[in-house]
Amino acid sequence: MSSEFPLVVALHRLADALRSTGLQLEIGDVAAARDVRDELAHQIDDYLVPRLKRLDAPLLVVLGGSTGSGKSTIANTIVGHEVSAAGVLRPTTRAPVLLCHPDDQPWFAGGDVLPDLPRLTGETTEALTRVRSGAGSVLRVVTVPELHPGLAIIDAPDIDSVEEANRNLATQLLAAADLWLFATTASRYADAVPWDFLRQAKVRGTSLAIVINRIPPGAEQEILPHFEAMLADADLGGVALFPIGQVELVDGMLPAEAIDELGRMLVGLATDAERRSEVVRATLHGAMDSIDSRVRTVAAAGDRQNRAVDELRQSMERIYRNTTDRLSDDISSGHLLRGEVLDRWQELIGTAELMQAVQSRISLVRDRVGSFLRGRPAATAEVQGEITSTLERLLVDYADGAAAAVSTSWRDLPGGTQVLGGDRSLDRSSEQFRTGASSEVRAWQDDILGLVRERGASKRTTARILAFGVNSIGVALMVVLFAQTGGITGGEIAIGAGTAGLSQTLLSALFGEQAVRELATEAKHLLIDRVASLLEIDANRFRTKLWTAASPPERTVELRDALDEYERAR
Ligand SMILES: Nc1nc2c(ncn2[C@@H]2O[C@H](COP(=O)(O)OP(=O)(O)O)[C@@H](O)[C@H]2O)c(=O)[nH]1
Ligand SMILES: [Mg+2]
Repeated sequence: MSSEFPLVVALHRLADALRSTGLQLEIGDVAAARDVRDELAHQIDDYLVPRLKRLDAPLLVVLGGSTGSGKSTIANTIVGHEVSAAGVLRPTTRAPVLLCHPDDQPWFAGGDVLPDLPRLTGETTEALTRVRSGAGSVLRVVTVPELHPGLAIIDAPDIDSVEEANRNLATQLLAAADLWLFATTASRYADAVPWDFLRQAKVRGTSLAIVINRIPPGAEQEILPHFEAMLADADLGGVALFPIGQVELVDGMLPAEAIDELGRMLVGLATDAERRSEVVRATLHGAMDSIDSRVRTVAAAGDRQNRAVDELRQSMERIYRNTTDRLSDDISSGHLLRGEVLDRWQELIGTAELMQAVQSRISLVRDRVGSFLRGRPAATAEVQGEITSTLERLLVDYADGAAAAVSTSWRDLPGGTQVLGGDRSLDRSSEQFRTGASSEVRAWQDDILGLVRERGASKRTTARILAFGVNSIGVALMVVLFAQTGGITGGEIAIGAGTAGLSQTLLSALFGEQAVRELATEAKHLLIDRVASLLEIDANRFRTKLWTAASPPERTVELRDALDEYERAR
């Protein structure tokens, strides 16, 4: 059948969608979901696709079970001689052996079944070199003329191996089997790990046969009923069970009669096409039926990842948005007008002489105040400097607060600690923000002087502005803006007398009240814009962390669409 076969196309799409589901954040039972994802993606490639392409392909029996349960001994006994040179490379390592009749060699040596496992048909030392060099697992395909055509056996690694790679490989191989031949022993059959696998075989409808090995002489009457009761409890009551007694091994093999019954079962399968296809179909349909809930498990885990990322992002965006808002309020709250230097500015422009001038006649104000201020340029520069540093401190305080708030909030949210990755530099503002704050405040002060010049020109008040000095007017404007929410506007000048009130009076004398309000508002917007883009630098540090730790977003829609396409193709 061609690869255009819609079911195969749908399965490929599903495997791709599974593989691109990252599940990077350690939230909830993500480890289990990752296992489901990996195992299903493998099973699609290793088993479902090749099996669907060739339903009459030889039956693959995978011999699985715990360490020392006798898998290799049984495989050797079935074949009739030791298939792997003892002590050189035992099949419990990452070079499992596939035994098949020479007629079936082309099918198994080709890349259809278990396509990601390189084949090795040469010497064991080659396999050893490859595995030891860290190149990963290989599948040794060994032809055995004694076997019947139509049936192959893999001696799988231990399901309870101490090495994770071995355990994963055992799982991968079992998921590629048409029939599990599961080995356990009289002393180990109650262990937890085998039962996890057996229950899975049951859930998936995988064809299964069990060998219970090394039964001490006379213990059969006691052990078998107990084991059978356990199987019945696991809803595995009808499973074919092959007891093997504890006997002396000869050349690493059991006496032929010990596996008589098992051998007959295997030969029966190899020679009877109908029975073989029953076994194949049971496992195939079981695996295909299990796809829906397995994909949904992965998709649900993907949704949880996306939700966690959204929550982290939203918390961060909210904190930075609030910071900008609060800062904006604080700037015009009058808070910045505290400080000795500003008091002196007040004293400077608030002398009785000036106040009188301001209150009597505008022209007088222009002349007197102008000459007054021009005569004290150092005072203006000092006030400007004080404003600069107070404002800078304020910005850094807010940025520090925002960074600390995001870090704290993230540590409390699922996945947040992992995303932060122990980076304590995120607990405060960035270096870039702190240097940026000082240059942005200076740049903003230049903005203000530009505004003053521009408005002055349009109002044809250039001469007056020059008379006062642009810098003094700029300072006065900043002072007014810092008190904007203090009620010191328009007709309230008299009530709001003080630094801001005086500054406002001066500016109103020059530009008119309405223009002063507009100037202050515009100056504030310019400042907030600069601060907002500065805060973006810090917010971006968190966005980068999120992107690095959990990206791209899980495409669970694609996963579910691929599942739908698969269901339709079925
Ligand atoms: N005496 C005896 N030893 C056995 C029997 N089955 C396995 N063994 C021994 O148990 C150990 C583990 O067996 P092996 O086939 O390598 O188990 P595997 O890890 O499942 O492949 C080996 O030393 C075997 O010689 C048996 O029925 N009788
Ligand atoms: Mg072994």
